[in-house]
Amino acid sequence: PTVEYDLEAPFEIEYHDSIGSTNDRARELAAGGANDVAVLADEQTGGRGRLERAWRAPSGGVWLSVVCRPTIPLARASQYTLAAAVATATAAREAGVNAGIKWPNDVIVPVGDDGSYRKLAGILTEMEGETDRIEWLVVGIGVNANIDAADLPDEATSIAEEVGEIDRRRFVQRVLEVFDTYRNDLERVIPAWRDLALTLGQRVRVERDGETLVGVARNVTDTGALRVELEGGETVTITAGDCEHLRP
Ligand code: BTX
Repeated sequence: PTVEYDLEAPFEIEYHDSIGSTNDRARELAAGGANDVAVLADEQTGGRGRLERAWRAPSGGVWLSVVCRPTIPLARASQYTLAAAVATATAAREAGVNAGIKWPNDVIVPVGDDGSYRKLAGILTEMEGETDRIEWLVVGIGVNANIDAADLPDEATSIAEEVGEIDRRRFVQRVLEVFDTYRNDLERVIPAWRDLALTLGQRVRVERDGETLVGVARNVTDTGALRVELEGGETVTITAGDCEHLRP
């Protein structure tokens, strides 16, 4: 292995130099009954984003997927995703990166003060189970760590680009520790998320039922939905999807 991942983390780690997607491997482990296991890779050849999008994952990144089996209803699962965003942004800030969260769970670095940003990390949560009780969750965390910006999409940045190369072992350790703290104390996730959020107060563009809406992001509900005050004054709740930050 390129890096030694013998961590004191609350998750057992399966390490790969190269793999298709850590989420795919984690799903396999989850289907086989695994719990509190994390799959970590230096490189992914078939990294996945949300909504069938591709995720570029060259060597030097932190490509991490965590398997959990919490006894929670489906509606609470988004709190695990938000907890992963909080953990990633926290670890990045501790590494000296000026990172924050764009709703729902992109970790970004602002460029200037007009709402522009570059994407540092993304989260992809997948799950199986019933509405009233999920069976397993795979929380996939992709962080552009020790990667040259030239090897990433234009709108992306990396930790190396922002502050120089980091010790990925320590970084992963922190992400897993902070994630573990919040998943054991779900009440604290939304307040922590709000503290790191760069979306609140921003002019945003969101989609709802295929309709594009523009307004100002005002708050996040207890289940992680975004409250947007539209230009006409009406406030709408967006439960899923994307949001674009617009110039004020
Ligand atoms: P997303 O759908 O929000 O973002 C995907 C979009 O982000 C792409 O369409 C592209 O524009 C842009 N993008 C692609 N690669 C990168 C990158 N390296 N950095 C910044 N922007 C990029 C976000 O999806 C969720 C990504 C989760 C990735 C992790 S890695 C570990 C795990 N395994 C796996 O296959 N996926 C997850």
